Amino acid sequence: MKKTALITGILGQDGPYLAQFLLEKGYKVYGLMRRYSNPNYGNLEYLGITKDIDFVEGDLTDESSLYTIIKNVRPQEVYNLGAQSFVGQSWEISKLTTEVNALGVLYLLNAIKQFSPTSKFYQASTSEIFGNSNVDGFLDENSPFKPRSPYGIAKLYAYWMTINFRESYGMFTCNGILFNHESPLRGIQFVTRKITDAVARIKLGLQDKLYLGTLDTKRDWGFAGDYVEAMYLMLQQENPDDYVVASGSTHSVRDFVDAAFNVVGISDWENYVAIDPQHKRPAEVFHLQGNAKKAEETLNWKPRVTFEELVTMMVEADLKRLQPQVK
Ligand code: NAP
Ligand code: G4F
Repeated sequence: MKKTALITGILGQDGPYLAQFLLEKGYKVYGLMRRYSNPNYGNLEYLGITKDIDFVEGDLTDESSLYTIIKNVRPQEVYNLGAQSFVGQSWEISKLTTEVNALGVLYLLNAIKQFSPTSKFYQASTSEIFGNSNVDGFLDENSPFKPRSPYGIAKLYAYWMTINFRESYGMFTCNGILFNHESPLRGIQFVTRKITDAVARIKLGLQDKLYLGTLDTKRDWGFAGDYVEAMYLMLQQENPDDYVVASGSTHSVRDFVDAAFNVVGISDWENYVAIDPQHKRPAEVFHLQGNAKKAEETLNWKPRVTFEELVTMMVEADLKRLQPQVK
């Protein structure tokens, strides 16, 4: 019998990488997607796995759809990756962000408790819950939580609710506190992909300038393809627990810009980059750097792709994608 997994957020960045990973392990993969007249399967297509997914339609804000799906599918593993995941916009759409990222998790946990209580549950938690709690040092599972955005606050509710179902009902629920992870499948709004897309366009003569909110903030950037393996490993342990997943190195947005322009041989990149206050946030997280020792020791997980390899991979993918537009 094939193992079964349900992934919410199947059309996003992590959903397709996780689906590919589980399919290679022989899983039957169900993907929860919202109803669209014209769904965008682009990221699944990129990995060539669209036809291998069993799609189910639902929405994290619609409790009844989750009840029906869990009742019908009864997956052995549920990976909750669906979210309003863009921190920058979470101030403008704070109610929606809360409904999806906080209440959606409660609805899903309730559905599992009622119809499939032995399903193992993975919650996509985030380094955003730490905020600026440790400005210059490493963050681990014991660092204080001080979220700085409606996104982070909603994710912190989900973090505690995931633990509460474990403690109250003995369910197998885990939080993966993942630091930033990127790839050629990253949404274009996020700073890394915005940069690599712009660098490729500038190199190909399709764009003149790149406008950013700041060059100074620092993130612990890893490769999404590496991080989905940690999600899977959490659900294979004997006992449920929460884990930080991070590369351990941190770089500024400036470092990322510099590395990306370097890939295309442009050294005077200051001439192509400008600050636009429109992209500044009402409250910023300045420095993220994770300590994934627990994941390394317990899950035997380690990231493989380095910062430089990640930047190169993303710039090269954007150059390839944009090449047909060059006349
Ligand atoms: P992503 O590319 O933005 O994908 C999120 C997915 O969630 C999208 O496919 C979206 O569906 C879906 N979604 C949004 N609202 C929904 C709703 N109401 N019901 C059902 N699905 C909904 O995000 P990602 O980078 O893959 O991240 C995956 C998860 O990890 C997210 O929960 C994110 O918050 C969390 N996380 C990400 C990172 C990171 O660095 N990438 C780090 C820590 C935690 P549509 O395609 O229909 O829009
Ligand atoms: O790429 P970002 O939008 O990612 P952010 O805010 O760190 O959030 C991502 O990682 C979290 C984990 O820590 C996830 F939970 C979350 O779902 C998401 O995947 O911004 C990174 C940094 C920020 O400091 C931002 O202010 O880049 C800075 N930045 C500077 N200029 C910009 C821009 N960010 C964006 N998106 N666009 C800019 O023009």
